[in-house]
Amino acid sequence: MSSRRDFLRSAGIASIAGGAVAAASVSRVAMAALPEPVVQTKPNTMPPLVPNTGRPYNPVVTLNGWTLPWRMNNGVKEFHLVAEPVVREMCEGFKAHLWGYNGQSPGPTIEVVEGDRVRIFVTNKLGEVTSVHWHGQRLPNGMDGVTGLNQPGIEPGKTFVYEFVARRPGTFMYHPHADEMVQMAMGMMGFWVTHPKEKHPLIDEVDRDFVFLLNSYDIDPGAYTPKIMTMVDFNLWTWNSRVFPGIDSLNVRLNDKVRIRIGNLTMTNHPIHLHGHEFLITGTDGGPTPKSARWPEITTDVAVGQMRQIDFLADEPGDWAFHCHKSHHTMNAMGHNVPTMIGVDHRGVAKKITNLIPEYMVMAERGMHDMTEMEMPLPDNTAQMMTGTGPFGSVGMGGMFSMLKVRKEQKPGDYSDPGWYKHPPGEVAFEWTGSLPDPARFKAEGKGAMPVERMPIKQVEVQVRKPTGHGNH
Ligand SMILES: [Cu+2]
Repeated sequence: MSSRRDFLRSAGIASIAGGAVAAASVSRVAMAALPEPVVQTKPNTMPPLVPNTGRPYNPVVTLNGWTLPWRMNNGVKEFHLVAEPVVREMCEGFKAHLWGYNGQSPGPTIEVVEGDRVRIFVTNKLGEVTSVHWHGQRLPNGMDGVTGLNQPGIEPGKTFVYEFVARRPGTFMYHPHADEMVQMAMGMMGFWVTHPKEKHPLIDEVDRDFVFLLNSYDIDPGAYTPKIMTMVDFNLWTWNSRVFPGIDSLNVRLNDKVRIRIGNLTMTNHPIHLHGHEFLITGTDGGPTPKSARWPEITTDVAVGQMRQIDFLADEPGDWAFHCHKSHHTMNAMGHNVPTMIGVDHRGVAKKITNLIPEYMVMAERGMHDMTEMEMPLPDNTAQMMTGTGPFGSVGMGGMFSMLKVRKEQKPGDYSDPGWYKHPPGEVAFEWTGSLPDPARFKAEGKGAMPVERMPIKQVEVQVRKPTGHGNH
């Protein structure tokens, strides 16, 4: 994680590579009246942006992201978003050419306080029209951002101004409402948090408040640009346009009250699952959830276009997996469209093919975990299918996977990675080295409770191949 100084240093750099499609058409004089756009080029999780003007609040931390600084102008909070092409590192060794805001996809998080008057300048440096829809906000109809319906599209090179009062506290998102299929598939989206202006009966104060967006991309191995026509069959399932092991862990202090806010701008639902703890869903897009409607969960399904806010007490030390429970979503490109070879004895076939193609490799006869450890040549600029090395070897994950790291020693306000958990003696699963008894037949095995009269059926004998003897994965 970079220091706050790095963050401030990055402020004020106007544009990054590939950005300036039509920048020249915004005149310098016109730009001088605007807050200067702040750009962030690193994919690291930035420390919370503690407010130094306006009403105070406990700021959020954006996973692999950052919060957009503002300036106060006669009591109005002014922000400047620049829609532009960006290069986003999704994990080490894999960069994607996306569209985003202020140097990154997703764009920076916008944080305000209930009752704030907010003015947002949006400059379009893309090659086509765009607009910004403030998903979930109460606002005047003409500020809602639907191109053609509420406003004309923002032409390339033009800057539009949105202004409204952040009327209700909660968790929101922003994204284009112009050529959405293309612009959202290219990564244009961001998070918005409105903090309550005073103690709120349904919004508890927390020690850590994390936010991130679920997004997805279809980028062929070796390619850089998402395929924008893909409807559901994406191959990169991302949190804030990052894939595991490129997603930072959520580092907290033992007994911290933790909040995580998750927004879904993919084209499918994601059951988000936390290990070791139970949480309450304390808020949705509609606002804080009434206390009588909360119940404990360990998985919550976040549907398309939805937001879920979960609260819990981090009272179990350790490194706890935190991931989407759709197992195809914890894999990167190349984990898809591969024939199932489990149990297929293709040793003979493989030998024949190896004579013709020496590099031919037998894939996944015993399962696919082996592939996490094999040194398979990949095209340049490709995320490993499933990878990440933990203290006990390969984690064998990709995509929407991270960890909640709970530590007694973590200082308040410290979000840095404490490294791997050191397990107390006797608290790690271990190998049984004694003898194994033969399996006994289930005692009640016999006639079913509801026998059915049938024509005699020819029994097919099925052989079960047990892979003992050649590996124990
Ligand atoms: Cu998922």
